[in-house]
Amino acid sequence: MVTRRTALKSGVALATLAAGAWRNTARTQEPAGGDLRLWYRQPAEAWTEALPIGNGRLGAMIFGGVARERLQLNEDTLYAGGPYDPSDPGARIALPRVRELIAAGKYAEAQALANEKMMARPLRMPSYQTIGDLLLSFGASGFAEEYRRELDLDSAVASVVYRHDGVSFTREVFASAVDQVIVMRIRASREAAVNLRASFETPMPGAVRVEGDTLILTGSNTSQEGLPAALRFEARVRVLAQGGELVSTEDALSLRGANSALLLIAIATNYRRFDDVGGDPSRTRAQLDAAAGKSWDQLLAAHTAEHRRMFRRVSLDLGTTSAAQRPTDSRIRNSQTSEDPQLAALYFQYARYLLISCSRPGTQPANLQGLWNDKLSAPWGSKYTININTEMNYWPAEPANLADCVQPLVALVKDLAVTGARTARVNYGARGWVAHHNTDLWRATAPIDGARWGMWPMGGAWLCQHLWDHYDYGGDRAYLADVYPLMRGAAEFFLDTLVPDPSGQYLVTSPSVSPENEHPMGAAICAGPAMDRQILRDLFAHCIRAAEILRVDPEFRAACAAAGAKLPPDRIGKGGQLQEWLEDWDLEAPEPDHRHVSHLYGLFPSGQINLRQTPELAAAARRSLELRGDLSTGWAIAWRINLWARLRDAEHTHSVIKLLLDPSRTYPNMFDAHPPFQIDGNFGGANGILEMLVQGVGGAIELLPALPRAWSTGSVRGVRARGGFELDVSWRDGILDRAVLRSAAGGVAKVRYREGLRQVRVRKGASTTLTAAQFA
Ligand code: FUC
Repeated sequence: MVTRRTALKSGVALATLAAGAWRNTARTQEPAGGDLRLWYRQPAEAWTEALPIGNGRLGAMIFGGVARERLQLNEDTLYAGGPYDPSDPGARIALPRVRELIAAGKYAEAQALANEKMMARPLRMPSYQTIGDLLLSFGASGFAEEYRRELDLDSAVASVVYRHDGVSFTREVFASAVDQVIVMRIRASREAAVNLRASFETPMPGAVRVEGDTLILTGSNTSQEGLPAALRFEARVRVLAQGGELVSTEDALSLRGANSALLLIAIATNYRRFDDVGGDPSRTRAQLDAAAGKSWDQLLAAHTAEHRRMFRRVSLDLGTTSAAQRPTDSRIRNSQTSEDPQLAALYFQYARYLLISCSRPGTQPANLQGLWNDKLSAPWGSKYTININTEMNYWPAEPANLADCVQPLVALVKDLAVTGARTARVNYGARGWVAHHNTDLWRATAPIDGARWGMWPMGGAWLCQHLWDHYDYGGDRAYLADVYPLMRGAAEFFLDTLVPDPSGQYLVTSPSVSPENEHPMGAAICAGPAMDRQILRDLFAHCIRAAEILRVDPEFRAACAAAGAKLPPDRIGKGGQLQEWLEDWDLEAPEPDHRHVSHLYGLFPSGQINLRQTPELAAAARRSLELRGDLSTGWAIAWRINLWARLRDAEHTHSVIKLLLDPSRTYPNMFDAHPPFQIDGNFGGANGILEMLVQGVGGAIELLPALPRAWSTGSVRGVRARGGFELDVSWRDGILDRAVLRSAAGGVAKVRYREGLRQVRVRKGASTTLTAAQFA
């Protein structure tokens, strides 16, 4: 074994280290607006106890052990496989027969034929993969005193402090979007007390080497579903220290007797785009060189400033009880028996922290686990499930003032419009583009897994709602012009593929499914389920509106209007419920408590169905919700919170929030349990909390529509509303105290509070204040 030793003189800065790097700084300043920390009295054992950090692209789960630290690492472009095209001309040949069988009521036969002929090749998508772990062994026993592990949402820094053998140790770590590195600092209260051995452990094919002060893991992704492995990655860790001695072996770096240590971690793959893997993972070297030229203070200051630029736009106060004094895991354990309104506020802000950490301009969008995955084959591949999950990830983005985080989703849709045009042409002989119920890093768009899940052509159309919302909240006309062709392409696919229903009166999708729910005719495949019609009503309406604003495409507008008018209306079934399918099948469906509530899309996230304009349909949606029941898994509960909030049933909505915070659905690190972990519930739940305080439905901003008794006094600052408004709302003893509306561009808002409706003019760059008395 080759061993090299480098003495690191105390007080002499390393060549790569800027002067001042080791100045001890005071702790990150106190967060604004309540205690925004997750904290624990013990290290993480399970992955769902570890704390996530991320810069949108690089992610790490921090375990905080005393004898050993584990940083489980991710880079958001490391998926299995390589570029591929799953479309299949056989699908188009079978299409007319599948439609005929559906029209003839032979659903099981239709589904069998679709399974045989219409599915993607390969049938499944490759998974998102971990880089592996960076392990730091401290050569100490695991026993510590005064141990505390925390994640400060306001500074986006995770830290561990403890005393060991009379020495106080502090570890702080963050993932910098500014410098594209993960940075960790380790300090001790006594000189020469920092010892560590850094090594890698990975389930991926890879090799470790040492170059000077840098530990390097190079590796590749794996082949899955018959797709050859096309990605290479490189992870570099540079160990910089004040004092002590750096000892390197072939596959590890050891630091002995240092006063403090700074670790810089850079990771990259050769992924460039869904059809281009020509990147160079060794750019990590330059990233480390650049970061090593800055001090800890500089790196930290740039990181916190960038994080706070987004994070501090919104504050939420739902009241505090003594329960908030306890460690986070204990609060979750007690969430069913103690009143802890601040836990809901923390859940909301944690979701905002997570979105900032896993979806930033230029990165991949938030996948099923956001950015954080420790497996080679993750649950559901940790990819993009677009029949609810990816959309739910972005529900809070616009209203919770994180519109910048939507950019990766817009970029994904741009890719899908390319790959989905191929699937539209090859599988359906249609114009435009289509995406089914999942996509991945390679932007595959054909139906996967099996017809009962995958044979659903609406994924791309649903994503287009987010394109429109981004305009509707922000009002940026140039952006609208940029994304309008994507919306038009999504609509063109349906102009070409909608077919007459058996009555000949209406146009319907066929084949399709009501996401993942089987109907009583022995299959899931069907024609014209409620969700498809509701999504299409929104898509056509938004296309028409966008084309009007941009003054383009009159013929296309007319075609959208004509097709939209022929979509079957929502129907109320014999149980008083909103029909999930064209036929009144709901009461006989084999899984009455199914987790998906797809037919309620019209109530939320869409506002087509609402209490004021369509009260009968809203009552039917309520009946459907009651029939489904509230008990479900993470994201399905989160959807129900938003739906109950739209029905303005405050106490009931609050009871469903309690279900979400139950330890069976919220892990100790506050990750949502599906189970296992799936991040959509975090985002959907956060949006539900906001929906209780501010809603935008039917062209009006509604204040405190579902305020529960448990949150009787509080405030929210910085919420965004459609039409370019931002508002602060405060309330006392269950009654509106005041609402302040701002508008960068100026505008007229309709604002509702209880039964009162006010038309309010907000001057450009100015604000307008409203009180409860003005709504009397
Ligand atoms: C859909 C859901 C599952 C899971 C998966 C990722 O298939 O029905 O519950 O959330 O997506």
